[in-house]
Amino acid sequence: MTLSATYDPDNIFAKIIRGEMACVKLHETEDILAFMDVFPQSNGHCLVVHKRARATNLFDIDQDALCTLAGAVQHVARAVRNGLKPDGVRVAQFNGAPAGQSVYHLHFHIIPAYEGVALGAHASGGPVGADVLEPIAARIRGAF
Ligand code: DGP
Repeated sequence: MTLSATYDPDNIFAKIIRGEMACVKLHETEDILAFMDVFPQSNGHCLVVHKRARATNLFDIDQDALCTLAGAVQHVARAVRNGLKPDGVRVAQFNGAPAGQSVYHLHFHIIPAYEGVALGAHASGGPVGADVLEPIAARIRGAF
């Protein structure tokens, strides 16, 4: 998928936003959804998307919506920090397949990092079930 690809309204995250696919939800507003990543690179890896901006990547979103999204990333990252007490937090965002993007609805990754624990590979491994993600999500939700 190139940087100039048009937005596909049937991408996985669009389906999650519309409630057509399940997710382990952390936070939702009129504009924003944050949910757990099912291919986590660490304990607490989550994603933040703008619900209404039909943006494939960083280049497609208008600045007002991007500001809203960036503020939400900080808000969720704070809850991850306070809820899980990691030693570091990586915030990542990929544009285009060669850069590592695999879902074509603009999103930010919040990936807690723990001393002595290597981060997993990006978007790999088996999907993790809601039974595993829910207790982690509860700790994050409790820290908003
Ligand atoms: P990226 O490669 O930056 O486009 O990241 C996409 C992320 O989305 C990747 O970490 C794996 C995750 N992911 C893929 N499919 C699903 C899904 O169906 N549900 C959830 N919650 N996460 C998904």
